[in-house]
Amino acid sequence: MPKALITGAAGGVGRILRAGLPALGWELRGFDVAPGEGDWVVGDVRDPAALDTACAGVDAVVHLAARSIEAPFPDVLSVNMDGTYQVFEAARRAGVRRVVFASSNHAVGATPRSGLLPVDAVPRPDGYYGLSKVFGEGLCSLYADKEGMQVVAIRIGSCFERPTSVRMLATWLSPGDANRLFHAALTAPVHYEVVYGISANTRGWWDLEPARKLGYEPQDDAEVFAAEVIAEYGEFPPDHPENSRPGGAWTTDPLPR
Ligand code: 15L
Repeated sequence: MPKALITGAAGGVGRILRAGLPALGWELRGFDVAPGEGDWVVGDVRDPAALDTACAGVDAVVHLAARSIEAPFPDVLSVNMDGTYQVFEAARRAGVRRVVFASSNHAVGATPRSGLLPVDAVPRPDGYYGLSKVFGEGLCSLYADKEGMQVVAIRIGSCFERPTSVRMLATWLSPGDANRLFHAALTAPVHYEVVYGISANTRGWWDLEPARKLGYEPQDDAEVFAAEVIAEYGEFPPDHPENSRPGGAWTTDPLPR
């Protein structure tokens, strides 16, 4: 059984993958500042020694650990940017060839909607958090090209049990589809790929073809929640950021300082 290290294993997406990847054939090791059960290393992504312990003997790294919401620049610089660099360096030292990076829609969150959003959209972060994901994608391509790693950056939409806003009717990535997508990213023959991570949402407008080419077959659709979500929040006009930019309300929030 191949073994994958999950950084940020105690977080929301980490919990979802820990629940689903074993059934898809993965043995897992968790890495987090918080303690966890089973094969687990407690540590910080900015600590090379802890990462060396965590990377020993694994076949792949799924790098989720991050400040997962908008934050002042020094925070994302430290945890997200330096932390991601440290993870790639530790993977390189350990001879781990496959890294799957949890990028985010917020790397291109401020892109105005015009047809299907392609994966080669130029970087257009909607905040410092999104900027750190642009940087992370840069590390992905760099370590693929210079270190011969096989790397997939998944621009995750909204990975939660269920959609909790009108925007998420387009951006939702269900737990089941998250596991299918990460499994595809862990196993497909790749050099470096960027894909969007959403379910087969009726309202989705981000190109899922690159993910499908990796073998991802989404099975869920946020539309089953549409009636209850719209009853709670109402609809937004098409030119509202919730509908017109990947990052939704993040695009209008002031930069935090
Ligand atoms: C993300 O990248 C965040 O980590 C998460 O908290 C959600 O806000 C998600 O994007 C989203 O855009 O819904």
